[in-house]
Amino acid sequence: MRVETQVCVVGAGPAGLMLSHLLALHGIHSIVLEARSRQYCEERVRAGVLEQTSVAMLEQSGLAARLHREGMRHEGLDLGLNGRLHRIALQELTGKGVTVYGQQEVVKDLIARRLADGGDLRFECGEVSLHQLDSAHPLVRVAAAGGEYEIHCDYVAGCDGFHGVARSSIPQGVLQCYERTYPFAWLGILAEAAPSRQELVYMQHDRGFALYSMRSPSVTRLYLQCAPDEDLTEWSDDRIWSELHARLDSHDGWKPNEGHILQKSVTGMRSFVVEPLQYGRLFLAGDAAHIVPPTGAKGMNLAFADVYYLAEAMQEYYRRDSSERLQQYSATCLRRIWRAQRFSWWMTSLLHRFASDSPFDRKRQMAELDYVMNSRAAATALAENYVGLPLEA
Ligand code: RFL
Ligand code: PHB
Repeated sequence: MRVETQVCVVGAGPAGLMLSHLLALHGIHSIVLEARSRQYCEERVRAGVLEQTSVAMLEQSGLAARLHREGMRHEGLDLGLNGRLHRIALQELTGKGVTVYGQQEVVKDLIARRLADGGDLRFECGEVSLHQLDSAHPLVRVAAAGGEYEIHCDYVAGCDGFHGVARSSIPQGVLQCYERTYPFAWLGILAEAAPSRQELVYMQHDRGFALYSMRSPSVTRLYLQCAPDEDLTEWSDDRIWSELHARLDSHDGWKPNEGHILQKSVTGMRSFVVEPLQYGRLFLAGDAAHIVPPTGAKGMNLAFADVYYLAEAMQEYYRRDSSERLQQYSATCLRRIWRAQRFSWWMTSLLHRFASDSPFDRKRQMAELDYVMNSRAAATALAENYVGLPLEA
């Protein structure tokens, strides 16, 4: 069977869904192919912090109604060192804030809207393979339960995450990879507990980093630095709470509320970029092209920025028959990607315990945190990156 579309989007995460939505607003047809079920995509707990630019993108594309009702706008965050907290006043320093709204909520809103608009989303699509990417007529073959079919399109968007098929369909030698892995991971929990504080706490601690975040007025999200191969079965609920208290409870008497643990997971940390983001008529976007350690809260935001540029470039191609912006797509995105990489690496280095650190390294790290906590210039640099750099035209 032969199917036709303008853009075949592989992956229904934030990148693929937002791209398909923006393309539809520009009058460009797309088909989204997703390996997993709709329920799986909607329940996958991941990111939580949206930059103002991402919120503006959701607002301008008509997707912010529930976000405005349920999202929590934050005008600051706390940095801590061994229980001593210091607020970084994001709004005061930059004129901007961030919004805490779960990635799975963004995904639910995007799926609902695409389906309401008659979008073609194919969940549990079967095995996807990409062909003729360096020709004017790329084709995507889908081996589904009901038989195989082919999607003929003008462009393919690889929005299928770090483990997807798109990046690996590019011939050897085309891409340059830049990578750093970190000698630790995050043990994350979602707890049925009302947040005991309105803003996030990033705590640097002798026992290891800890992060206090939230999802709603009744759900807290917490993370602990752990070993990359940490065995979750060794972490009873009691052990998790006691370690969270040991790292997070602050000298001024604040502590996270405890509650039933709904979910536990271990997430490895890496920095990763491929260049360029294009091979022939295939464009990579989001985690398919780059990964940041979660400390800077940049992953989903970068995915949105990529697809914003890609949708604009595709609009120019279809409206004005010009592929100039498509040719610039990779370079345009990479500038923002590398700035976010630098920031995410810096936040990670600032806040985690590195087993290999010498006593000198540790003292230097604490002095750096002390500087950020006590210099308006240093705090502003953190805040400016955390709330997100503006999208360039
Ligand atoms: P996704 O979300 O991984 O979606 C890719 C989709 O492609 C599908 N897929 C395929 N479909 C068809 N055929 C194939 N062969 C396929 N292979 C894969 C997958 O099933 C999936 O549905 O990538 P996308 O869209 O690029 O989005 C990226 C974000 O998900 C990611 O960057 C963020 O979650 C990162 N992240 C954070 N980002 C933020 O902006 N703010 C945060 O606060 C934040 N916190 C986090 C995070 C990521 C975390 N983890 C679990 C990695 C916290 C954590 C703990
Ligand atoms: C989250 O709420 O999941 C979260 C918040 C901030 C981060 C990473 C994750 O830096």
